[in-house]
Amino acid sequence: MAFSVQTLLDNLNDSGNELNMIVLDACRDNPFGWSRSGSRGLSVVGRAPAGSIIMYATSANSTAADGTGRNGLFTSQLLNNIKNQSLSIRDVFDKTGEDVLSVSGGKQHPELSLRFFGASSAYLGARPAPAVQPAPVAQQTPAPVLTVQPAPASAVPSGFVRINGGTFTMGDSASGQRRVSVSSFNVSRYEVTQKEYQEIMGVNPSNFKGDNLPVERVSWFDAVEYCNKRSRREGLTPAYTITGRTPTTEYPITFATVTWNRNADGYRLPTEAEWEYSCRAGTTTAYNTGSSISGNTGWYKANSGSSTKPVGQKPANAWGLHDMHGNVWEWCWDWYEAYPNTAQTDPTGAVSGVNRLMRGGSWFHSAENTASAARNSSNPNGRGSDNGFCLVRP
Ligand SMILES: [Ca+2]
Repeated sequence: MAFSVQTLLDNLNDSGNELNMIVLDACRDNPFGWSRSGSRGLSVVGRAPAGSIIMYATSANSTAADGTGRNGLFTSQLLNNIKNQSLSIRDVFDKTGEDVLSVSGGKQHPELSLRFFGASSAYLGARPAPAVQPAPVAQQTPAPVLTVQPAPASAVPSGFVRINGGTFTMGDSASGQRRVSVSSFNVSRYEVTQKEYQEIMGVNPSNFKGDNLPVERVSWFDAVEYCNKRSRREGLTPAYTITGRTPTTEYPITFATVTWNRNADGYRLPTEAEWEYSCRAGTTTAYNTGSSISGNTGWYKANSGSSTKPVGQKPANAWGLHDMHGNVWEWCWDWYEAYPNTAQTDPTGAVSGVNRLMRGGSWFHSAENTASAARNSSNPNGRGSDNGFCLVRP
């Protein structure tokens, strides 16, 4: 039986539903070849109404695999993911696309047309209950129940510390100093751990293994991708747009153009200025514990035993942040460049460059390299066992 998808959409549009989801599991290599002479197969629906999600099992001009069971490959994967109530609607479709692409050996590329902008924070059925407010179970309602749970904009995310904006003297006598003002932001209390990284990325590249050790051997591209994936997982707007990437679909990314959407509410790396402001926590000395290093200041070459340490073992700085001195270097957003001499507000570094900044020193480096103003940089594709990152949320 054939019918017009557009007619269906128009009817749904008139019905006033909050969300219409349509899944088209069909080949798109011209099922109407006898009557059409133009492009092959089902075309993209032209008038998808606001509040609709349309997923095509395969991209234009290609066929959909039949699979081995009762359902085609696409439908099988979709049904698997729909059962997972921890996935948002957006995640269900994203994961189905990734699964179909993977199982088909890269031959079948599903496409997603999204005109419902709450899909990352909406769930089919009841989401697993949050601690204090169980979600209602809607077994008798035939239509999918939307559970939209946006976080209050003013809330400090779990595991983060609110940093109030201010002005400080950035740098030291070696690198030059200038007055820098930064706006308020939230920063993670610890370096990103291997457990946190594994949960989002599905891999753990670290040399020293342990759930509560900082993740290391992560490139700058890995860190950026982690930020975006975690943002999508939690219904936030990803901070970064990644284009021109190599390889085109697989991981890890070895080259890409990355732009930062400063209005996004998702996870991101600190700027170099935000990192130093956070590390100093109001201090003006070489270390946030004073003018010389002490055993309680951080993990560096002389006290680390030649490995990373679980995050948070050394005392926090005055603003509640751990491991700002040592353990692993922390990637920052900025391209490396010599400092300008003039005062700046919310600087973001050079427009382009070769290396990205790292801050804070590591288990492998001397005490001086862990100082509040010490700088290091690496190619964004570089990865070392002394090299991790922390997170910022607006
Ligand atoms: Ca560190």
